[in-house]
Amino acid sequence: MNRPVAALLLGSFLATGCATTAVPPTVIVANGSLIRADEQQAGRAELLQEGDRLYLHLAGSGFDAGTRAFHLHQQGRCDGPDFTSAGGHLNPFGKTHGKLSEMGQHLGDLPNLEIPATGSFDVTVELDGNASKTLPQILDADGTAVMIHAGPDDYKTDPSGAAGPRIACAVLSPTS
Ligand SMILES: [Cu+2]
Repeated sequence: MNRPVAALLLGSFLATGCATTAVPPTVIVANGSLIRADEQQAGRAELLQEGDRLYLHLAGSGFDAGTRAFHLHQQGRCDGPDFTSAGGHLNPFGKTHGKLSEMGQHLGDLPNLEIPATGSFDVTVELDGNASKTLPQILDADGTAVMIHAGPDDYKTDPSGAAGPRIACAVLSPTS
């Protein structure tokens, strides 16, 4: 078992505060390599399911320090160098962009990454909604990509969050 999954399970245990509560197993339902615009490997993305919850685990290295947006985008295609092949944000439920917008937010909207001076990061974020509803949208016929942008998401500018160019991308491929 890798460390992020162990941390997730521990988090669930602490949240319930009861040793007798059964914790559903954490399963990796999709994963993929994170690649930069120059096609070099930059890390890894994993989509994790625990009961009816979904989590995205993203680890990377070799990035410039700073606050950078990341999202789920609607097509599982990472054609460099601009990664426009991935389309816009994953938005199957017809929302506007950003948690600060009235009609927000996209299913693919995620909190900004804070990349430290080391250039490495390892984060796990919970996705909105129930897995039974969102997983079929993520693992649909055209797939889904995880995207990192050069700048931060302002959490309100529709439809992109004004996050700037796309700098790294991972295709989430189902594991089974
Ligand atoms: Cu994006």
